[in-house]
Amino acid sequence: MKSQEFIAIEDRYGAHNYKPLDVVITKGRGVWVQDVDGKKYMDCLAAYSAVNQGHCHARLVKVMRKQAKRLALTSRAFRNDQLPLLAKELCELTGYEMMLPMNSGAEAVETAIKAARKWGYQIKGVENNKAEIIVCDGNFHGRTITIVTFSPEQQYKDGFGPMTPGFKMIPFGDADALEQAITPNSVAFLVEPIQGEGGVVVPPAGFLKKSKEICEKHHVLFVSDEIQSGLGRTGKMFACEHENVRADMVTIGKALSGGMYPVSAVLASKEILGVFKPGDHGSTYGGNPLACAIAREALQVIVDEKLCERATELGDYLMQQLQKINSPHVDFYRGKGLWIGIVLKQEAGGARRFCEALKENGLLAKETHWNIIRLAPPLVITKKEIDWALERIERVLMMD
Ligand code: IF1
Repeated sequence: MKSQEFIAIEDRYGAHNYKPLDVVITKGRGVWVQDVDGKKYMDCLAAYSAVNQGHCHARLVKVMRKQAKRLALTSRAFRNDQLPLLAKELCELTGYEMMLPMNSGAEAVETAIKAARKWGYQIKGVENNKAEIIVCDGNFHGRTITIVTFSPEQQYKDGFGPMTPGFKMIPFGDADALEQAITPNSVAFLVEPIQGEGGVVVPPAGFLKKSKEICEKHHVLFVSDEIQSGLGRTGKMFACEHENVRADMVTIGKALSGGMYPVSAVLASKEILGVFKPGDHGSTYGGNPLACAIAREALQVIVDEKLCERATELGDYLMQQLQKINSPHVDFYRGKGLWIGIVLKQEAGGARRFCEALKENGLLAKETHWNIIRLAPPLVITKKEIDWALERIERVLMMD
């Protein structure tokens, strides 16, 4: 079947909650993918950083096959022999005391919200049902009803009410606003250290550090959503490390499985995750042995292949080379590590047409908002492959 046939079938039978670029991908390896018509592309989105390790990483495929043949799911009614090892390895790698496994990113964020609220009532002493969580304008944390409650994007919540109470929004990057928003009922500040959907927005230097200090002063949990920014993308295991900030609680997902399977987790201290008692929270698939075996290997690949170091080195190189392109359409570039937003001028006519043109040139990238091209290739990309990409990017940025 040709691309157009697949597209027609999907449009007929699949709900229209997306408007993807019309490329029907059938296989992938490393930074490269191929469509059903046999055309090859470089993937510069990496499934929103879920495939930091590259498509179908040989070690991940091997572990997945091995574990799938052995045991895939027990539910948490019974124990399995992979979850303890993932929990230990993840905590040792990140320095947190405890982890709680889930599947999707949104579930990890929901879990963090539940933990923060219960911590607020049990440890901080907030009056029942009064807990407040502070979030940032421009945020993206997922699609559940509670999470879209505090989305700044009207479309994400329109028609899905009633919403969940207990959230307050401050401008991203404004630590003074955070301090002003805090009340005795505040239990947590939930923040992406670099905003993804927001357009790869790096906050002003010192914002995370200052926010953390304010949180400490007021006994408010600093919760970092590292689902997209974490696990190497920005050049560190956690983007908060750029400001030497250790979050009280962290959510991770996406690259935790290298794209093989939905795996997410919440990391925190015993004091925080200890609020969960048997029956308080759970998930049928969360912590299943297949997920855990894959996640263990996916983490080990990040370490063994020095993906953090690569993101820093190659990200700096990519940024330097991009700055040299003298495009009439570009306002400025921003980002950290291998995560770059090309912010176009208002007159450029939006980023979508540039992403379509990049696709025609064999490079897949996805716009965010209407005027930002986002580049986030798998972290296994080589310098030579970056040069290949730069040639196409320059060509497209120089078009009329
Ligand atoms: C979609 C964006 C990226 C996330 C952070 C939690 C989640 C996400 C920081 C939820 C998910 C996604 C989901 C994807 C598009 C995407 C995205 F543009 F919408 F913001 F990556 F940039 N926290 N991000 O970025 O994780 O439940 O999806 O596993 O199509 O909605 P999830």
